[in-house]
Amino acid sequence: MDNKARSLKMDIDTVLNNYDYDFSKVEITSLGNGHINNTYKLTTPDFEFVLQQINHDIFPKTVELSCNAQKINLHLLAQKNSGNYPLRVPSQVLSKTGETCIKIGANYWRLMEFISGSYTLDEVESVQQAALVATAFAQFSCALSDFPANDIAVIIEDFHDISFRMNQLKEAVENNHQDRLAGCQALVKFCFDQQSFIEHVVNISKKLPLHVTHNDTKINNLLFTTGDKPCAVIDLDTCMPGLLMHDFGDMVRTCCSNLAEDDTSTDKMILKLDIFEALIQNYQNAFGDKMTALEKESLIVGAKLLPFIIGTRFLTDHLNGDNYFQVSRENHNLDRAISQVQLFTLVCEAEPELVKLAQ
Ligand code: ADP
Ligand code: GN1
Ligand code: MG
Repeated sequence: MDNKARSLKMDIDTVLNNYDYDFSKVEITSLGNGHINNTYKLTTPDFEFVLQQINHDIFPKTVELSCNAQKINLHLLAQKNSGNYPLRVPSQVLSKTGETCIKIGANYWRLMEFISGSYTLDEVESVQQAALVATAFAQFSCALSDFPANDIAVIIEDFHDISFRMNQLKEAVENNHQDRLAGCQALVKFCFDQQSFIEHVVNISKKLPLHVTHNDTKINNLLFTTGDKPCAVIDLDTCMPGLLMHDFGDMVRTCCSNLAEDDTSTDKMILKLDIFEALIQNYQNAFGDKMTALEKESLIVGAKLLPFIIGTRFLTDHLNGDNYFQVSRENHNLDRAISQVQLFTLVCEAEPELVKLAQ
């Protein structure tokens, strides 16, 4: 064990002392490939848990975040008990003193139920699977449709506000702290040239109703079980009042490209239209008449917006020196930005086709 691993093990042991379970024999492995938190699987002879160190630089409202998750879980469980929510609701384990998250030194941790036998996917492999994914995320939002939005804290202000994100990009360009602007000037210009799209997003957003949305509906925030069936929506960190088009758009972003978010062979990127059709048809069906006509129309705006907004966020982080998203290679955020902007371009080009597939 190197020093880093030893220090992590000591931290985890201290964290686990706060819970009423026997962790004397525990195996710890890393979980998933999220860009923000550090997540571990804990296996004891009797139990499996998820332990997560919440990134408090990105989530300064750390306690509110786990309290939000607790309220949402309780609401979903009530819906499940009334037969209105078919998915599992992984619970947060309360500490000995009844807390949903605990602070050790400067860091915040929480323990959660591990859904046994579950796994995540980074790619949708079939039209049938896409249909199940869309239905699962729609069921999640439908079950939260009567959740009082004012009861949850806004964890990250302006999270999917395109004007705010463009301002952040502008600031990063003006500061050019890392001297990286010359290497991405064309991409920056492309983003600022999308003004008419941005105005369209701003206008339609004002007219859409607020829901409690997930705001990070990438495919690996859905747990699957035997037979590749979705069994639980996870990663509730960004559940906040938002727009359905955001959740739909992030699903499209991560399901409809043939390439991973950070793949550099962008010239080979293809938009999977059959997967898009399955997503939009099943998302709309699962909502039924709970979705307004304008919300239906906005779904394609969301499909363009999410690759664009996340592309600009990756680009901003690249210019700022990779302070936000975890990176594992040089120019990782730039690669992600190039790929997401390419996806945005493909979605825009396919728009007339997408409109037909949505009918
Ligand atoms: P991040 O915010 O870093 O994306 P997530 O909450 O998505 O963290 O968790 C990271 C990974 O841990 C997931 O992709 C999944 O593989 C696994 N995971 C999280 N929660 C559970 C759970 N309740 N049961 C099983 N696996 C889980
Ligand atoms: C981050 O935590 P994770 O990896 O699920 C980010 C999302 C981005 C996503 C891009 C709080 O999600 O907004 O869409 O990376 N989460 C936060 O992969 O910023
Ligand atoms: Mg995640």
